[in-house]
Amino acid sequence: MGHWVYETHDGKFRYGYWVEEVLYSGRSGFQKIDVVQTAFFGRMLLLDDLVMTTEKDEFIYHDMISHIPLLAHPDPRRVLVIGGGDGGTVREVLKHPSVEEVVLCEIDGEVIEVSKRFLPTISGALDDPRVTVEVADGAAYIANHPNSFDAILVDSTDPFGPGAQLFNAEFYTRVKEALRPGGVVANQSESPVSQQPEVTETNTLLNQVFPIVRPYTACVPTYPGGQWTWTFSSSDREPLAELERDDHRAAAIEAEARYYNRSVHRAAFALPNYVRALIQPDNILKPYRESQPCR
Ligand code: SPD
Repeated sequence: MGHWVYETHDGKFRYGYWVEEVLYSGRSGFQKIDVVQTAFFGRMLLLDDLVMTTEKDEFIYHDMISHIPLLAHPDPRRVLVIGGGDGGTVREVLKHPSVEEVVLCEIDGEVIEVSKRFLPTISGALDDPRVTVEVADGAAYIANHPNSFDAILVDSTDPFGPGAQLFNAEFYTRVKEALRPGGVVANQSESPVSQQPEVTETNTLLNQVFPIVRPYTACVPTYPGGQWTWTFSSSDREPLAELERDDHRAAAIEAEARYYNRSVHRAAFALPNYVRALIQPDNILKPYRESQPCR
């Protein structure tokens, strides 16, 4: 006997999933953790009742947060993933032959353990010898690791609960300091449909820290709003320059990816006008909030 589970957005709309079986339900020191077997999206991980990943559509999110920044760097060797305890981002990072070490810094060790137990197709790479798992606060971790990484991928939860501290200028200043020269950053930066103020605020704070800030988009069906953004940031690299210089690494990733290809890489930075409006330097955050409050 199954039941419906819903992700409710701000009490205004909700997405429903038919659940055939609850595989795990528990509470860590940080949050509620559930893994359910859904009829359509396969196994689904929820944190505090928000969908984090599903077996059916996780490849879109994980390809976009990993391959776009790593292919913008000519030789990424040390990579830090902050958050991302399900392991999907690490799995994609390890597809890059130049990568010697991936540090996964996840604040909630139970997310890692539950993912290893119930989401093996997503978490399987966490046992790779190139992976170092740090169960730690990402903000504290990077403060202690200046000049250490070629790429930092911030695979956070939404900007509330344990993930809230990963959405401020001080955090991104530490991220910048943790990069080696020429390093690149990508962070998940929320939905331009359902989280418009967060898209604006994230873009604004990244612009306070990095000279190059380039949001990009794709659709993730199980995230509220559907259309999602990530943001590429760097002190000195444009996200398409390396691809245009030599695309043989991108071609190799494309050959085995389910979502990523070189056309997607280029097109992801073509922003619809309503997304452009959200990230204008002098944007209309205040009038927007007055006219269409999101929360
Ligand atoms: N609203 C969902 C945002 C989730 C972002 N992180 C997903 C983690 C997948 N590795």
